[in-house]
Amino acid sequence: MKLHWSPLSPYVRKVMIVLHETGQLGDVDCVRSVVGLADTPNPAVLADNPLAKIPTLITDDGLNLFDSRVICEYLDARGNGGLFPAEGTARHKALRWQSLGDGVTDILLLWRTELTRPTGPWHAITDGWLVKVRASMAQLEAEAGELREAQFGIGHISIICALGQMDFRWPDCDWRAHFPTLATLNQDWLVRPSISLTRAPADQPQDSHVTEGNLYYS
Ligand SMILES: N[C@@H](CCC(=O)N[C@@H](CS)C(=O)NCC(=O)O)C(=O)O
Repeated sequence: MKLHWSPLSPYVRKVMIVLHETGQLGDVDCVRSVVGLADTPNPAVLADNPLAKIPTLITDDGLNLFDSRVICEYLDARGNGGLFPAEGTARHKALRWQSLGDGVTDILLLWRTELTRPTGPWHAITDGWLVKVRASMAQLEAEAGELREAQFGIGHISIICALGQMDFRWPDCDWRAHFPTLATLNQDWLVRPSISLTRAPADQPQDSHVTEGNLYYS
């Protein structure tokens, strides 16, 4: 299989965690694919995905799969991983947590793009994002106990990737002081090699950190 990949993409990280967890890392050729919302669509990615987004997976049967939700579910089934509960309440809870984690990641990525807009960010939008991210974090803090009890799966993976993106781009926001139960849980998840080995490289240039107009909690 071929995966359009980047070490910095939180959605690609979801796929990499699933590959680790299901023992399929050796089955995938990771191709470094650079994309950006404000950049010309990458022709190599566009050839495999008309939306020109990563992750995009080409299966051994030549099927081009996107987005991360579809790819993760495909790989989980292929590797008998059990990361997607088959049915019932457990499945809906896992998919709901995936939606919440991915939703926070969606906002964080769009926010960063908004901050690079030459005319400055549209504050009517960023003000709303601040409310939504804070409300999502409060929801996760309230559900941290339930998350700890639930079987590790796609919901946890999506939340971990959202928190990782927050740490990577907003390293000074100090979310741990405001959401301590979630912070402990996030720390405990690091014992899994799939989580610790897929973190975004810490040695990024300083300008990759958002230092203004951001989501400081205090
Ligand atoms: N919902 C998609 C989002 C994928 C996505 O937006 N990926 C970013 C990279 S982190 C991307 O490809 N951005 C380029 C673009 O949107 O043109 C998923 O879960 O895979």
